Amino acid sequence: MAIGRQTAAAGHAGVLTRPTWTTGWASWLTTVDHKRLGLLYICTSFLFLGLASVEAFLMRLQLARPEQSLVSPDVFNQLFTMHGVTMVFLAIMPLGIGFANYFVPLMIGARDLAFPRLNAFGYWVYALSGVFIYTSFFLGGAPDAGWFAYAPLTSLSNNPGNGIDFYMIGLLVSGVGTLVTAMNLIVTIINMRAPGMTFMRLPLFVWMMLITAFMIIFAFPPLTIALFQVIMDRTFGTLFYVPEAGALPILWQHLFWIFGHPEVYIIILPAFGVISEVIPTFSRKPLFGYPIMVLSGIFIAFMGFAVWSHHMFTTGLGPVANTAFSLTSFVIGIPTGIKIFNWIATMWGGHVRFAVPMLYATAFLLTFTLGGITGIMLAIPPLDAQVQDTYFVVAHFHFVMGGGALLSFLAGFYYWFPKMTGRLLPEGLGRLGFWLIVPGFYLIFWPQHFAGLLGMPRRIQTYEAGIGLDLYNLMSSAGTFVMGAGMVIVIFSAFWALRKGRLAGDDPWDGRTLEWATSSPPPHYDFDVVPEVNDRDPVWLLKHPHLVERRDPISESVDPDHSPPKHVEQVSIHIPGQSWYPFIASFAIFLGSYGLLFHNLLLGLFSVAVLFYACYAWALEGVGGHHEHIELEPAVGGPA
Ligand code: HEM
Ligand SMILES: [Cu+2]
Repeated sequence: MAIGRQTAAAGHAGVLTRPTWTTGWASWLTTVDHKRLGLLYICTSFLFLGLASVEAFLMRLQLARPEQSLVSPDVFNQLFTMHGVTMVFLAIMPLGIGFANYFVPLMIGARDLAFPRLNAFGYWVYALSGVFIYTSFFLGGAPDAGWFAYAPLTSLSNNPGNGIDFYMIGLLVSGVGTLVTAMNLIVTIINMRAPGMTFMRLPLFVWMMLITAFMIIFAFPPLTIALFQVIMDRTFGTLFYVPEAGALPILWQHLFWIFGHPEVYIIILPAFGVISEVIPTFSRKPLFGYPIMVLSGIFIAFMGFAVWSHHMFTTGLGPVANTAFSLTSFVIGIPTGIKIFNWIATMWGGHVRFAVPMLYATAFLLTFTLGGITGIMLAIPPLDAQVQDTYFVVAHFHFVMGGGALLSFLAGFYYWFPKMTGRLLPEGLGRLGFWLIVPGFYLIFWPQHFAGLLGMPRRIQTYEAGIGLDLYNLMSSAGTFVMGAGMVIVIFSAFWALRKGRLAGDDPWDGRTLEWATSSPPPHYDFDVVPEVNDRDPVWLLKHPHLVERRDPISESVDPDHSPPKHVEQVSIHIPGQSWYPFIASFAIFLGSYGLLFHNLLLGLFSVAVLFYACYAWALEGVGGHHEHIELEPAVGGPA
């Protein structure tokens, strides 16, 4: 019957048929496969990670010695702004989304995300908004008001260049991509789980992505409103943030941080998810306290929306508000601490194998905990008043975002690379990279705590010699060479492994979750037969029933509402066709962004027309695709 639908839909006026290329650049432009899109996300975020690292490197070069002038103050402002924006919006957050794209369907036993074309649209909107923001360097200067772009630094009279417009429009557009991807993940996780994959059997990474997706949906709208207001101010002369007209610019800080604090959890929860997959696998023990891990994730998400004013202790909110937000910030430390205890308890008494993913996971535990401790310190208003806007804060958020999220994603990269490519990353180079990246990281950011306590302000282009800052800054800058060398080794070894790496086989780490039950790389339909799930660690249940025996009753109960697996010899899988329209629609938005920025009505109208056409054709292009028939080997027995 599916076949009847596809032919019926073909042939609408002006609608391209759905392409079916499997190789070549056009196959990537039109792909709707969650694995290909996952790879695109991961590669694109690594590209942006590279750009942000170059910016960081330039800043550290400038700060290596006192009173240097390698980059001017104006360029320095652009560098830290672009570095922060890139790391947060274009590198680290999309890296988590990229892993989710690739692995959420595999981990829940689905064949794709719920809306494959929407997924492609989300990716292209993200990638093109990144390109858009970066073209600012050539079109009148990059944004320079910091990654949180406080009003009134962004008003037309204070900042007449194009940079702020690039920031506002770029983030507005990129937020659209993030939102649709979040909705897609939610629908997929709720509706497309394999039989027996109950909520309390979902791998923790999937749980954390579900929670993250909900956070995105609630966190992005306040940012969107704030961005929209500034765009209106700058384009049409409204007065939302113009103090001369009586506006209160503090509104921006509230709206930004109501988004911004949840945003740091949007970055870190996927990282928690990765760690919760890596640690049990390499400790050969089920995750300790699974239900508590889920609940603490949910609790963090709720509390994440109740702490935003801890970024505003020094703005004069008064003692009542400061006390309230200080207390909520302490409270959020509790579920986070619970998670750290549970990871340690998972390792406790396990047969821990320190392969590279596990090395990164361990470094994550230490580094994230240290960053959490300085976070609690900063949640004390009088202490915050002392170190607000100093390098102490820079050290703190790099410990949680660089040492937390980045190290965790490196663990995920080493863990899942063999699944994505079929080849193992070389272990020796992996260890070398690790021993450069982690000590390099500490060399960069540990001394910044002291520089900050001595009073070195953040976002300064240089500092006086002989006031006690020289050594700390030199150490910091030297660290970038060490850590940078490690990152280069990681990237290099990935390229090397693509061609020459040892073949990984389906299950190199003795994995627990469903992605290890299919081939590496997985076929485009993910699984021959949709698997039946009877445990939280379904693949372990088949291989090592003794490892999952000591389970709580939820996992052991049999689902009453479906019959035992049928004996099948042949399956027929519908493979959706590719589509041009996600790319065309996002390209129209990309062009339209320039139209808005340069007040070019013609370009604007043209883009809107193309966008409308793309939506029309998207709706009418039909199901497309084809059916694939797979002969199965005679049924394999259950666990011996
Ligand atoms: C690992 C190598 C990294 C280095 C060497 C580095 C270096 C720097 C430097 C020098 C600054 C400017 C500090 C200032 O003048 O105030 C900065 C700011 C910042 N970094 Fe990083 N960074 C790194 C990684 C990251 C990561 C992984 C993230 C986030 C996910 C990140 C997010 C930020 C943010 C948000 C800012 C603030 C920008 C602003 O002040 O508006 N950085 N970083
Ligand atoms: Cu916060």
